This record gives sequence, C-alpha cells and structure tokens, in this order.
Amino acid sequence: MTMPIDVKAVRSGLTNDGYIVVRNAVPTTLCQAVLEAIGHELDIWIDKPSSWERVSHEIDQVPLWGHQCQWNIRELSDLHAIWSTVWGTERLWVDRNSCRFTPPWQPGRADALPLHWDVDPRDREQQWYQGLVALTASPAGCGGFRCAPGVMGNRDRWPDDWMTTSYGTEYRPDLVGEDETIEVSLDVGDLLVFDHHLPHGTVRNLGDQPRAVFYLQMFPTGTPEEAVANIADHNAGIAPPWWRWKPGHDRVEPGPPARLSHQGRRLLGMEPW
Ligand SMILES: O=C(O)CCC(=O)C(=O)O
Repeated sequence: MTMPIDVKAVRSGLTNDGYIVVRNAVPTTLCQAVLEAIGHELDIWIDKPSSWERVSHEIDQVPLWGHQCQWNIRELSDLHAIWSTVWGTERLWVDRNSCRFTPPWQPGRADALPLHWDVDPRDREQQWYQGLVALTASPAGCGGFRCAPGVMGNRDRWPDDWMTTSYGTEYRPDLVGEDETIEVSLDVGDLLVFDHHLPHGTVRNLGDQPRAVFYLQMFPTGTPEEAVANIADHNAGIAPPWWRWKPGHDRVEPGPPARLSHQGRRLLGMEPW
C-alpha cells in the first residue's frame, strides 16, 4: 500500500456530499492500456474521429469487461484499500463492469445521461457504493459526471413511484433544477466513488475530445453460489447476467480469460479472503 488514505475524509465525503474523488488512484499507463484495448477489440479509438461514429446511444457503454488490462486495474492494492475504507471490510469482490466512451456531442451521438438512481433509494435493505476510473480527462462541459448532492438524503425529494421501461425501472428524480447539480471534473486515473442514494448522470460532451471511463466497484463478498456463477462467467468470457441486455454485452469476449493474480482470484470469489 503506497497511497495514504484519509479515513475521516472518505467517511465524511460519502455522508455529506454523497461522493469522493481519489486523485491519481490508477497509473496513467494502465488507463491508456484500457483505451488501447477498446481500440483493438472494438475499433473505437480516441485519436481517430472517424471511429467515433460507431459510438451511439447503443454502444455508448463499451462492451469490454474481462480484458487483462481491466483486471490489472481491479487488482491494484491501492484500489482495494480505498474500497475497504468505504465498506469497513477488506473482504470484497469486484464487479466485472465495462466502460463508457462518449465522443464530442453531435446530433445522433450519445447525449448526456439524465439524472437517475440505479437502485431505488427508498429501499432500506440496500446500500451500494458505485465507482468509476477516469480514462481520459473530463474538464467542465466535456461529458463528465454530475450529481445533485442536496437530493441525496432528502426523502421529501424522492418520488413516490417510478417509470417502467422495457428493460426495467427507471429511478429518476423529478424537478431537480440545474442549479442543484454540480459537475465533478476528473483527470486520467482519478477514482470517483459515490453512494447509490446520490442522483447522478453526465453532462453533454461539448468538448473536442472523447470522454471515457471504466466502471469499477467493490462490494462485500457474496454467497458460494454467487462465486461459482462469477467464476463460470469469467472463464466463459461472458458478461454478468444483469448487463447482457445491453447492446454488445451478449458477446463472448475473444481469447482466453484474463490471468488473475492472487488478489484478483480473491476479488472474483475464486479464493477466500
Ligand atoms: O459515467 C458517468 O459518469 C455516470 C455513469 C452513470 O450514470 C451510472 O453509472 O449509472
């Protein structure tokens, strides 16, 4: 462990603001490797604007989850130390989530994600922390993360019912003014962790460069049955079942599964903590 962690700042940031940013949590070279893998596997390149046209609403979420370069990031001990502070336990698994690549906005290209929750904030049984690693810099106005901290713990502002869509329930806060949202600028390698009660989304990318992130969250270990399923999916190169409805996420990733370190095997549930 090389990165000092201010435990109080982590706790108070998550409680008061709903999110924390850990600067330089991931070396730039490892972030660059994920961008290159997105290029080689999906032919979407940061420095090749003609390839951005492939990115639309549909493949805005890049179907790449099991690549070695993603595991090289998941296995970083610094990241595990941060997530252990968030959860108060080191016995964690990591999700096998994918990336997002948002080119500069034009009609027909992916737009901002509206403010939403991914989990019903009123469900008292649930507590999640979500996270992402910035693969590119996202200064203000360039497609980055935005949120409404004032609505986070404010149950009076949570709707009584939700909209249902073809793929599930959309948890959207109604009537949150622009002046209630803030945008969080990130640099390459920064880790953002947020409480699932925080309404969040993105801003439209009005810059001239794509914005890319790698979604990464750790969470307390699950059941032996869940471990068996995770390992089987990892070995088969397939996405977690709850992501397979997303365009491109029904594919089988080419090549053998990523080789996991001891830490990686614990994070997948192959070995106990
Ligand atoms: O990419 C982002 O910054 C936000 C992603 C998001 O809305 C989500 O993970 O639910």
